[in-house]
Amino acid sequence: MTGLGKASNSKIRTAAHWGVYEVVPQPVGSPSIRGAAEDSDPSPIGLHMASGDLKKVRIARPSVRRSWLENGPGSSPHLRGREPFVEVEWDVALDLLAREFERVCSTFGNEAIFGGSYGWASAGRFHHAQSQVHRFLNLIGGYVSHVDNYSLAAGRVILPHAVASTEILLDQHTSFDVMARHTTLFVTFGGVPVKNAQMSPGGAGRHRVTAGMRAMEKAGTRFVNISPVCDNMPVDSEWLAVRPNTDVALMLALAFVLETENLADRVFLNSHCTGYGRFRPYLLGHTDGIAKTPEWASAICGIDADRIASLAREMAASRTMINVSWSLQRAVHGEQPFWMTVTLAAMLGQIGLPGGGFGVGYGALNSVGHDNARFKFGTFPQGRNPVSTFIPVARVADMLLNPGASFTYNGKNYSYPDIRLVYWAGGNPFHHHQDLNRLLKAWEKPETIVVNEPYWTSTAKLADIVLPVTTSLERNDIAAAGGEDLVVAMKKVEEPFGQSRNDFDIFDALAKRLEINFSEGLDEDGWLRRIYAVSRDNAAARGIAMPDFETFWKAGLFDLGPEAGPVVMLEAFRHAPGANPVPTPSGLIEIFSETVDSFALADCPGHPIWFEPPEWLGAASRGEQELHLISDQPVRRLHSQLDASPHSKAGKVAGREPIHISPADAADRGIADGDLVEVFNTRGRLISAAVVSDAIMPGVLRLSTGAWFDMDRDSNIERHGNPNTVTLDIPASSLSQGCSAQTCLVAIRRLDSDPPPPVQAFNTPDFTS
Ligand SMILES: Nc1nc2c(c(=O)[nH]1)N[C@H]1C(S)=C(S)[C@@H](COP(=O)(O)OP(=O)(O)OC[C@H]3O[C@@H](n4cnc5c(=O)[nH]c(N)nc54)[C@H](O)[C@@H]3O)O[C@H]1N2
Ligand SMILES: Nc1nc2c(c(=O)[nH]1)N[C@H]1C(S)=C(S)[C@@H](COP(=O)(O)OP(=O)(O)OC[C@H]3O[C@@H](n4cnc5c(=O)[nH]c(N)nc54)[C@H](O)[C@@H]3O)O[C@H]1N2
Ligand SMILES: [Mo]
Repeated sequence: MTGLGKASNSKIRTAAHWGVYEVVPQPVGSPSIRGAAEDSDPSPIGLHMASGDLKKVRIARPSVRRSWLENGPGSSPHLRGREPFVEVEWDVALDLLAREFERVCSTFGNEAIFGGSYGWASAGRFHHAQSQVHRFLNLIGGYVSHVDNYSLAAGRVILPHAVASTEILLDQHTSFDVMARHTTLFVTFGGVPVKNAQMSPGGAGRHRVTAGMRAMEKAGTRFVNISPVCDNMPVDSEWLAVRPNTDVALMLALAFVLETENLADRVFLNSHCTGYGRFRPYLLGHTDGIAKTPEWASAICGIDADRIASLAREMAASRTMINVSWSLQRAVHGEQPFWMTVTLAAMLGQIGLPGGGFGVGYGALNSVGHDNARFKFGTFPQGRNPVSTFIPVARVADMLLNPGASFTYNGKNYSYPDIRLVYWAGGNPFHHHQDLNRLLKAWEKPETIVVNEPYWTSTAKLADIVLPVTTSLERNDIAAAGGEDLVVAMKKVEEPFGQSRNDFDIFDALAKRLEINFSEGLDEDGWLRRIYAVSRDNAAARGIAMPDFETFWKAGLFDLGPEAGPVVMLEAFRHAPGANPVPTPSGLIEIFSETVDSFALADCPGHPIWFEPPEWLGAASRGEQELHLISDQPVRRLHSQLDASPHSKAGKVAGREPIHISPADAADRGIADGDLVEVFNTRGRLISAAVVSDAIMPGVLRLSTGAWFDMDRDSNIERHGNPNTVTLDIPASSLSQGCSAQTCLVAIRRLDSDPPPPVQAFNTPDFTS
């Protein structure tokens, strides 16, 4: 590969989940970065990828926790994160780790290795950390894996029962051009947060969601945003402030009006759906004595009953698209808002018509609503996992704390394995998991924790063996994401920091010590060519002609073109449901699911239903001062990535991740804009800084995710503003076992300690020799 990039006169590009960039290497210092010319709306996040501030938090050398190095696996696990590391040579670290794999596999078997290793890592099909670690662990006999993701677990499990998998649906969301022509009313639960549409996993191409929404606005679409916050829309819209976690009650009341005012499309419900007859008695209150009237819903969700009734009528009278954001299902009973969205859209009878029906996540990613011609891009092959034991991804703390305990998932029973070794590459559980004080306890259980990371994240600091990894600027790769328009040659523009290595080279070196063939004799160049060749064949099969590898690499880009669509979701099903059934047991949209019903789960019965979450503004147990905490995705970074960059830091207030609070709640508590505050509940306490904002409804707080977790282990206070210090680590339900981060009550008050504890999130750990 070396030389190919240099020999070309064309632009040098790189790609990240947040988009495509042009890179100009500098004779001295970091390369300069600008948005790719093709992208008229590049994300500012990428402009700071090579910043010097990020180098200050890089891991330079393989590092081993002192007690682990001196006394072996399992030594003083409570000292993780509290004692110094010893920097060692690569050969020392790799020899130790190879021996540890031999010990764990021969003593406990491969079921004692947790390699789920959830996380977004970086764009690039070859240096994809998950594929790298999973391939390695498969070759040594397998590992305990995970299913689903933090993003969409409840949705991913329920939607196939109701209509089709999220993969199928996300591949065919009605395109923005179709909505501009046909949609007269766009009703969204959770906005269309274009901050989130900066991303697509694998690399966003041209950023198009803002333009797509504005084109709809220009064409006359009216927007209603049902959300606890109002700054999540790129167009003018009516804001209906909804209490968090209560959307299902509101949706039921909309359905009640459709049913009782004879506005429901009975023809469509008969021809394309099954089970409405089982749902209707619940809706009308025949089964539980509670009619789901607008007045009933208003008392729960906080929206005026008359407006609920009139909105239902407007929805029936318009070509209406209903959108639901993924955040709604990252909550206890998160299955229900997704199932109820499908039910409501089915009652309107516009599914499969241009501009009508439903969307699950317009705004969640750049690709949603922009379906470029799809073909399967090549990947780094992971091989087969001989171990079948798995966990639903967000049950990691449960697994570590309760080996042998049983759990249910999608109607079946399983039990948790007894984990001795945890390997994480490409994720940051001490950002992404809920109730991090609980995870800290669970983290003391394994005997060995290994982390591959470019940066000294909280997770790296809490490991036993830390192996320094390159960033995508320090290696060659190819970016390609489903539904996106640009395939990018990601060219190496910097030398690896310190002694960092590619994940690939780390696993290859480990594999050699264990006498297995990880690389198949190919290096980076060889693998990129192989992955590209597979992609090119797959593209050809779909009638897309990709150039040969040399031509592609020299050009630096393969452009599928900015035009996408027109796409109408479930159009074929609408025209002929018999010939084009949806992949449910009945081939129809299931408003009542015999399958889900047969699981006999108290927390997820056979049709959509309103459940009170354990923590919400209407909870009887709610403390008078408690508010509902929303922990949404951050504007200035992807999760915890690049939190040390100038762009992310510019969003902090007094060095802390800010918490947004309504003027009324702030005044009640004597909190002024910019004040340091303490946010707490029985699970934990954190320090943040208040931003007093009209964009937040009273009763609600917003603290975005991703501030590097900075727990003071002596006083048990998190100093940087990481919301997972206080979130709830219980499953969405016994159906999906999904993450329920958005179900969370907290109290907030001005911080009284003076001086405030300084932020240490970006300090590197202590080292000893
Ligand atoms: N409270 C709350 N919590 C949440 C959410 C929420 O809404 N609220 N959202 C959840 C969701 S949807 C998600 S998807 C998760 C995201 O959680 P994660 O995906 O774990 O978060 P990232 O910060 O993207 O972590 C990726 C890590 O990989 C590292 N990395 C990057 N490139 C490489 C590489 O090439 N090799 C290796 N070895 N490492 C690399 C990065 O430095 C970073 O530390 O968070 C979840 N957590
Ligand atoms: N910039 C940036 N973009 C990202 C990410 C990132 O970290 N940074 N992460 C990516 C990932 S992994 C994912 S999964 C997607 C997630 O995409 P989403 O899940 O859609 O993202 P959120 O920002 O958590 O929430 C979207 C909106 O829902 C609102 N909301 C929260 N709770 C409720 C509720 O109970 N009812 C209603 N009606 N609204 C509610 C929030 O206030 C917010 O405005 O985003 C992706 N995009
Ligand atoms: Mo996610």
